Amino acid sequence: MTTPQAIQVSVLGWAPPIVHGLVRDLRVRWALEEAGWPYSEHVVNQAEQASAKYRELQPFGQVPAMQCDGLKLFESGAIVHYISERSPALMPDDPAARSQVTAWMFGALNSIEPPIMMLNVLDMIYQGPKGDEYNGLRAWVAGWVESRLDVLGGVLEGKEYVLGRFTAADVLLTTVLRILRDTDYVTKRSVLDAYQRRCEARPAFKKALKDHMASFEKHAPKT
Ligand SMILES: N[C@@H](CCC(=O)N[C@@H](CS)C(=O)NCC(=O)O)C(=O)O
Repeated sequence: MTTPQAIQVSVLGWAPPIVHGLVRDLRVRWALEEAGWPYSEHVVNQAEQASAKYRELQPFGQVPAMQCDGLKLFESGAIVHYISERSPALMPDDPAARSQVTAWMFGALNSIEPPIMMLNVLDMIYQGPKGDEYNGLRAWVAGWVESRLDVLGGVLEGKEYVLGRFTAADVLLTTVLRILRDTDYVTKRSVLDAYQRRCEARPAFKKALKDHMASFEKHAPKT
């Protein structure tokens, strides 16, 4: 299969520093680095995010989006899946093994990311009253996060990567776990902690993160 040409990844020109290293273009950059596909950045500002032209690319006005060979793709999971279907670095050849990768990609985004995002919203974004009702909800969501992480930790026991070898599923699982970086939910689970460190030690991840951070630095408003 030929490598898609002229790949452009849409990234935010500005985001609050608290989310640098988390914004979801990181997943796409990482997958592209693992695949060895060169790409350029399409930096979007708030006005462009709201424009009809950009909404044709990303209906919700968000990032990431990817364009290549006349194709327009949005949703980080769909983009990583597109890349992985065309790259042996991210997906094995065997059909049954490929289905397992896809299952874990959906698992990362549909079963693990939702409670983690809910906790993140409650801890970092919600600005309302934090009385008994909030505390009850937060405790319930935290329990949901813990149970998902316990299952993932069990699956990863004795393995380097979720399916043995590195795949696109690890790109999504690792970047989902990163959302918890300001908590001890991952670090207190030695299997998950080691897994995340192992994945983030990969040269492709380091390059992706470096470029992601450099882009924020380059486009930060000058004071
Ligand atoms: N489910 C989408 C979520 C995309 C998303 O939440 N993007 C955020 C950055 S991580 C964004 O663009 N935020 C800016 C905004 O909504 O204006 C995906 O995985 O691509």
